[in-house]
Amino acid sequence: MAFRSKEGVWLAGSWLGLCKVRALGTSAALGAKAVLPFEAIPQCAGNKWLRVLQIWKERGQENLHLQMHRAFQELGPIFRYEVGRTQIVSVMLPEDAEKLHQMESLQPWRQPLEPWMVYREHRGQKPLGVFLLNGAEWRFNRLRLNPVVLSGKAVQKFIPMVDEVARDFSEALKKKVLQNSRGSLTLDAQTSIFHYTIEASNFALFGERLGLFGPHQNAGSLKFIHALEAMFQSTAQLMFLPKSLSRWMSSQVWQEHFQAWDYISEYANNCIQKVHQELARSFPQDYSGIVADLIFQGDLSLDAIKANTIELTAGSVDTTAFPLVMTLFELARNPNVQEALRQESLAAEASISANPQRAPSELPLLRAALKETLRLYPVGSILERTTSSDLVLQNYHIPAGVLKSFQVETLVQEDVKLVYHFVLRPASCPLLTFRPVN
Ligand code: 1CA
Repeated sequence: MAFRSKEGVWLAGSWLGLCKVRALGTSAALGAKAVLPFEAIPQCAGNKWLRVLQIWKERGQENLHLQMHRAFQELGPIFRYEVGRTQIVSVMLPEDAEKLHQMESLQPWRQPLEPWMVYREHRGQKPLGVFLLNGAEWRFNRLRLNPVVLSGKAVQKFIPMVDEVARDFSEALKKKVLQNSRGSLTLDAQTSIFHYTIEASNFALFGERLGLFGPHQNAGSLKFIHALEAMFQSTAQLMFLPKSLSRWMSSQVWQEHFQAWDYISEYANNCIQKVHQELARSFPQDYSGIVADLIFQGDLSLDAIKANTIELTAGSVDTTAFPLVMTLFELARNPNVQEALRQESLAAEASISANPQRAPSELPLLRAALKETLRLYPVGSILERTTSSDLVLQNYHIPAGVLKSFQVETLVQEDVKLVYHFVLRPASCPLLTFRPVN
């Protein structure tokens, strides 16, 4: 967990805070440990502007997560560092995360992600969606998205759609396995899995099947995958560079960033437009996806629905595909766990076929396996907040500011290296072999 603030805010808060803390310290009972000032927090070695230069030279910071890990080992459970004008304090202990959560107001604040904001400003894309909003506007949008996107009731509505896509995906894979004369299929499963997550997301969001498991390569979806990849990679390159500097030093990267977002926005807007036009003609009797529900609900303007849907469309692909790739890899190198999961799903098969909504509650081991993947390979490496009032952490003063019917194998036994491209992703995808279970 990291939180950050612009230098100015930190210094002011820190200076004022210091006087208060000292006063408290002297009046406190003798036994209590005096709270140490912000400046006493262990700091990472290195110059803040050299760090910016390094990010620029190395085209991002692929090993950010490893550097963070090392810093925690060397400096302890709390440390601070600066990148350019941004001051960051990182904590890792559950007790500190809990403290931060407890002090959080109804409107938690995150640092706006500059490259994404700049794109939207330049293209006149207003309003923004929940990921980029803060304050009252964030809360307004979030409260209206919750019942349609996140609530248990909403999830129950779209689970049958995700279930249908999951079944089709495993059928398509089975067909490919059986077509092979050796009776098994070895592949770099990443692209297929991306097709699966795009198909599932598109069905749940827009109520439309794309048919990505068919025999034909789908140029649109491949372009969409590449646009996402380019967008995340350029985000990691630009997010810590001051815009004024990167405009000159990284104009090519800005261009790539804009092109990628242009494609992603156009892709999502086409999908929304179709739903909107169809709803204008006739209203469906049955549930037809998250976006139709948002339009039907009528609590958000069409532009606000668009902004949030672009985020959901872009945000539902890598965040689900990589954990699935890594789960399959871990199951492939832990065959005992794979067998236990298989037994669990065989036992629950009849019940879940009758009612797909039961899947989450009847597959506890599968849930645990997915959670373990997210622990080992977190797609998002940090949770970030800009704090709204002073607090004490580690005694330092912080001023305001599923698969069945085949088994998966792999010859690769070594750990898979992750690289930070704003999302954490495997540096290369291990080959997986799918083999029918006798
Ligand atoms: C935000 C909306 C969007 C795309 C994505 C996909 C990647 C996610 C994004 C979002 C939210 C922030 C995450 C990021 C991966 C790492 C990152 C979770 C869902 C962080 C940053 O259009 O954890 O702290």
